[in-house]
Amino acid sequence: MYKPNYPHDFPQDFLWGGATAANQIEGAWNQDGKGLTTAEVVRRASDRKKMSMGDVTRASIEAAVADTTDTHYPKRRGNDFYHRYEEDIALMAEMGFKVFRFSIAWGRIFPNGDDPTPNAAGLAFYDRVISTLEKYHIKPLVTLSHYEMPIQLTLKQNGWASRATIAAFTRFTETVFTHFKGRVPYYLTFNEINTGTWGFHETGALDDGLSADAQLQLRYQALHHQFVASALATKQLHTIDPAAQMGCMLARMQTYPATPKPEDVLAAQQADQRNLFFTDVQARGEYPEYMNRYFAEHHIQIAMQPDDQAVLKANPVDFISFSYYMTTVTAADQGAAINGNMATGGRNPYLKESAWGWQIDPIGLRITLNAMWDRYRKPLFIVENGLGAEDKLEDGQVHDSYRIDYLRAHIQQMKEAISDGVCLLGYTMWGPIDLISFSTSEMSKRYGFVYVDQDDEGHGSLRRIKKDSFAWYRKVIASNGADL
Ligand code: BGP
Repeated sequence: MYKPNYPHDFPQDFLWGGATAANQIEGAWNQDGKGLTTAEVVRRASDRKKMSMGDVTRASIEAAVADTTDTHYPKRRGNDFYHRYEEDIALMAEMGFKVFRFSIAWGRIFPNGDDPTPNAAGLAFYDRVISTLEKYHIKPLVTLSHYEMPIQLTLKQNGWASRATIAAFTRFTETVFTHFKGRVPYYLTFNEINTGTWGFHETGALDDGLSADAQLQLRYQALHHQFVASALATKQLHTIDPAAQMGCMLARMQTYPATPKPEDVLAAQQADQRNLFFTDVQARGEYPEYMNRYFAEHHIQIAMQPDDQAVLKANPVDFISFSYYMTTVTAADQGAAINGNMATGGRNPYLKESAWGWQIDPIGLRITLNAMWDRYRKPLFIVENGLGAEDKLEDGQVHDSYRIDYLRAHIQQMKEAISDGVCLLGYTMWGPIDLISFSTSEMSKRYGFVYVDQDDEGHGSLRRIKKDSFAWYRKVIASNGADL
């Protein structure tokens, strides 16, 4: 007889923690042999409330490379994690973290991307970080590429637009897997791989001055090279360190139809397909049919080598990770404007939004988790979620009840999804210690449980100060999500 049985709680080994990226925390951009990366040549956005990575051209990159200050480039400063990792990891341990997501900057290990030998000082830094995590029994979750390709690969071969970048990347990943063998249980290849449809910051490929169709052609070709590199890295990991698992990483944004009109429902489905395309390739190991029409209509032809499809098919990822900040809305008369990226899109009258217009949708997380689990039947991992806000430090305290409300509502929906039967490995909220924002390159869009005394111009003591949310998250982890 069928006996209904469903879980009510987070699994005992649920991985609670936080997530960061090298270029948003480390600083020390030119120390110990590190080479400049793509993130560190991008200036602050001029309109700070807009999702904008700024214009990047070959001339702007050459000027940035020649500029040896950090004045205009906050991602060269980070929050000084490079020198404060022990204090920061101790704070994470105090909150009870089980896992810490960070990226290993390719440019610290191979300063030019394809140097003959790895930079020993770069490997030594991550040895120190991982040893500190081991001291507190915190598991590392390592992103191999989080918007930080060595900039010399852009200048030399236009980043991922070149097939030669696959070999450079897989030498980097082989070096990392061999060096850290047995110490890193979870890896991710490319952070928010779908944002490659936006261009430079993710693909490291310049395409200014091209027509819209030519840009799409170049970006999807660059992404094809990343898919192949990701599959080859997965194969390497399974050979070099068989106990470790590889995940893909998507900026997941569910698109709702503006009305029940079938045309709107179809438009929403198509927008969603262009978002899920990336995970479809990385988890199922093949290009989905629905993209053929899109490619044809946009005159896109993906150049593949004979083995590429077999390599993708043989090496799918072990688990699926994604960031979740918002959902969006579309209608047929908007076209499929969303184009699978994170543009904040159409407004939903039922949702509140953050000061940056990101529509806050905790129930959407339950919907997303169920849909992803149904589609792939592979374990899921939420590797980013959180509220960017302009916190105020008053009398040495930050009362961030709005952040607690945001996180609580999302964690409640995760619990519901687990009761729905979703297999969820863990949750790493974004930016546990305040860091530089990806889209604004500013310090003042903060996500953390710990306030960092630094302003947008880089002034401040860099002192770490616990916000109200710090004690709250410690309680959540200690009770394994029971006490929210
Ligand atoms: C994701 C990125 C992160 C990050 C986060 C918050 O897109 O993977 O790097 O910063 O979003 O975005 P922002 O910093 O722009 O608020």
